[in-house]
Amino acid sequence: MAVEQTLSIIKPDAVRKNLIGAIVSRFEQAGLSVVAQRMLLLSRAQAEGFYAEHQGKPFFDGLVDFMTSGPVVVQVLSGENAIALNRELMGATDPAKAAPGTIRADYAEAINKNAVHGSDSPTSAAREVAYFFATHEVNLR
Ligand code: RTP
Ligand code: MG
Repeated sequence: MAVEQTLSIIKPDAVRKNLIGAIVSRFEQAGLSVVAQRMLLLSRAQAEGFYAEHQGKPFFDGLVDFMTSGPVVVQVLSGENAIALNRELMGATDPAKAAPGTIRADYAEAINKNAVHGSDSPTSAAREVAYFFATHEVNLR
């Protein structure tokens, strides 16, 4: 398997609940390394652009409201099979359906407040890493 980079976001609900460290620990214990990380308050335009694939869906405006409701932590995770591994650690979109022991099962309260984002494919990962980070920021090690 190849070493990959994936884009992770610790969403406003998890930041509000002081879960940044607990979530980063799960990534590190699973063998993923943080290679870039920043805390920021997303603008509506940034959130809309990031989730552009969902524009027009019934949950889109609520998703943008939520993602701009407080600071998030955006980070690039690196490791073997990082994209799929991160999605496994996150669990299903709806925490009620997420496997026991996953981040969303343990920390998310609802499908629209689900603690973390993770890139869902190599194409998404490349786009999403570049959305937040310059090339020189993701190649420090
Ligand atoms: P994410 O992009 O945030 O990692 O989540 P995901 O891949 O698991 O799910 P996705 O389909 O990309 O949806 C993005 C976010 O929109 C909200 N959502 N609500 N039926 C609904 O009410 C619904 N479907 C999606 C979720 O908060 C999801 O994380
Ligand atoms: Mg998604």
